[in-house]
Amino acid sequence: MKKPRYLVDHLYTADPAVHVFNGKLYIYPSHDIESGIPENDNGDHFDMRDYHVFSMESVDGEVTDHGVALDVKDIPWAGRQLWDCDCACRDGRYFLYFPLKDQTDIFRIGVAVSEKPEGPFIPEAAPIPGSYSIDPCVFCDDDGTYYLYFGGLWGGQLQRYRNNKAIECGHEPGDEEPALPPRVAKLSADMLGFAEEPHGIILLDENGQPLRAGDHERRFFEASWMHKYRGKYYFSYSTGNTHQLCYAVGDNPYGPFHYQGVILTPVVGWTTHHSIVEFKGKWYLFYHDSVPSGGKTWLRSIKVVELEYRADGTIQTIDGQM
Ligand code: FUB
Repeated sequence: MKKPRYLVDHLYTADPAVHVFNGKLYIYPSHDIESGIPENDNGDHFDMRDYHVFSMESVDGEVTDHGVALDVKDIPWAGRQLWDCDCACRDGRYFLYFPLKDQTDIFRIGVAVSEKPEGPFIPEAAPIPGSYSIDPCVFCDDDGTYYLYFGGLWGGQLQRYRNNKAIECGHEPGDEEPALPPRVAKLSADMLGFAEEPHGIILLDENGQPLRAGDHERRFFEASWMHKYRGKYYFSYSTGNTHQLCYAVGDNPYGPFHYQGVILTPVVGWTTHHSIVEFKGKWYLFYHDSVPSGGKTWLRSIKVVELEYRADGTIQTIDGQM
């Protein structure tokens, strides 16, 4: 396996969502900054304020920084913390989905629109109605239907919701109960809202039982990604406090998905986050670690490495310390 490559050295960047638009790779990362806020389980130290978009014509080639694509000061409903975003193209327009706390410190998902993949993106006046939590990932199926996956525990606030409604006191289920599910909703034709109520995604273990909340090595925490390989749907995610990137496979975009294993073992840093994309006949894992900042968990750097499938469709585990 070839060594991973760091992609950006003039900014700290994390949570890379990558897509091929117009024959090029476009990277939509978070832009990490030194906020001076002490580290805590709520993630207050991740106080990011804008997004830059990057592009590459080849995985080994030059990386172009297209500058600021969206700034928190231009988002009418903004409170704080621009976390992991993603982008989709429909009918020649580009839609950037981003999580941001509103003025009451509740994470919602916003959308901003551009005529170009690199932006600048113009934000809608309000967040997507019915949206909550973090880490939007947009997936276009072969039939042209777009789906938004989202959710994240702890600082990502997913434990504050049941059945798409906020509950009085946020909490995780007991260890033996089914884990809190990530969510998915079809997007409306104008790409600015949900076309349906979000559904919970069930991740099943080897016995066909939902992964339990106490199964921290395998249960969903945050960082959803969806890709399709040989007709199967691969849902991948971070296990958060056990720092793995895992995946589960299903037959349709809603699941259920059967747990398969680890894509990436823990990296240097606390968070782990990724995207998987095919480009010029090869598959790649884009991810981040905190090696260049000397291990500061809130100052991360994006990387890429080739991803390999076995003949049976399983993914070869990558060493996060590589
Ligand atoms: O970058 C802030 C948060 O850290 C993301 O939204 C999570 O997925 C984690 O990577």
